[in-house]
Amino acid sequence: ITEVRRASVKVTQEVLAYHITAAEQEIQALQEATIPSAESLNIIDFNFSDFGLPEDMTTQATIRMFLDLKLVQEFNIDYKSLCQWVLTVRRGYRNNVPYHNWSHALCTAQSMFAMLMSTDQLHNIFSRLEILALMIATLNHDIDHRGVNNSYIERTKQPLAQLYGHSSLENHHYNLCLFILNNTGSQILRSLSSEDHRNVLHMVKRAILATDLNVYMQRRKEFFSLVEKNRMKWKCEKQKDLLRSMLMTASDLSAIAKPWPEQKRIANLVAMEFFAQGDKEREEFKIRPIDIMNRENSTRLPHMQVEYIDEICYPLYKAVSQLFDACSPLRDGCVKNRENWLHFAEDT
Ligand code: 5BB
Ligand code: ZN
Repeated sequence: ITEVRRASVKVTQEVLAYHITAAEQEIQALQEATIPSAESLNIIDFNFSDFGLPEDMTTQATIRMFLDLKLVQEFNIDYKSLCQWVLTVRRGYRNNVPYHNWSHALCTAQSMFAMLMSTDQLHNIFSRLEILALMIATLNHDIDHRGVNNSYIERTKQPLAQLYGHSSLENHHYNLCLFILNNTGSQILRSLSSEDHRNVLHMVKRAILATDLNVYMQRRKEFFSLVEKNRMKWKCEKQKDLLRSMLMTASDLSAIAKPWPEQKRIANLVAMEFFAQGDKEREEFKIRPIDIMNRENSTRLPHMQVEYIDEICYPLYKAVSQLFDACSPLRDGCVKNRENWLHFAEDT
């Protein structure tokens, strides 16, 4: 295992060095750009979409979130390092992956930002360090995703699967995130005390690992029961960790709450990615892919989205909205999309 680990670390560093060296001109351009306001970028809105947003505006929007959350000032983040960090994270995503690409990362971060900006409640619950950790985690949570799920990676017995044993992808996302934070030129946490630094990394790791859907399904029971019984205690670190995890998933899945045309567009990207994995499975393992990845089932997409909303998304947005009324647009958007998908599910 140590040999595999060493090999993987080496590959990671090589990939990273390549990603970083190419960025110098871009860094300067971003550093010198006038960053548009949150209002003009529409990033305070739960209905935000990055569709048609020019690529350089996506990194500017990210910088705007850090500025408006006062993270740059508070943690004395070197502005050039922040620019290089954002550009490096963006380059860490693969643009040949239909859904799990930079656009998804940006939208996940934006949803977290919109939740944080929607209510004072969250600022009273979380420390500044926790908010910093959540923003770093959302931006990095799917970095270097290959468009296939853990089950696929674990069955192909790639080094990536042997390395971690479980949540292979999410461990890889965190590992890359850590590499970028440690890399010369993008060390945005450099001004933190060693204790704060350790603390942020610990929270970032837990937040990224929480985006494994299996982990969410395990942990949500406790969250729902605490919310139901009105027993959340924000002084309890364990409960705050649980809330951070749930907010990570709420941000991660927020496409389901977007206006209908956007939800339809994203669902098609997800389907494209699932079907591509199904095709590979048919070819490589000579197996019949599971239903959601089987192209032959593409007419069942509306049915699948209704199930997905009922079983995975709605319960979460309902609980989050129960705690934070300002987040109810997410729950309401989810309900509207259920009606839309149901309409098509009945048609076929
Ligand atoms: C989700 C859990 N999975 C293990 C089995 C299938 N289900 S599902 O039945 O709720 C389902 C979800 C079925 C089809 C789906 O999409 C068809 C296009 C979805 C779905 N998932 N739809 C979406 O719009 C989105 Br967004 C998602 C989330 C996809 C990312 C999940 C990453 C998990 C990696 C293991
Ligand atoms: Zn994600």
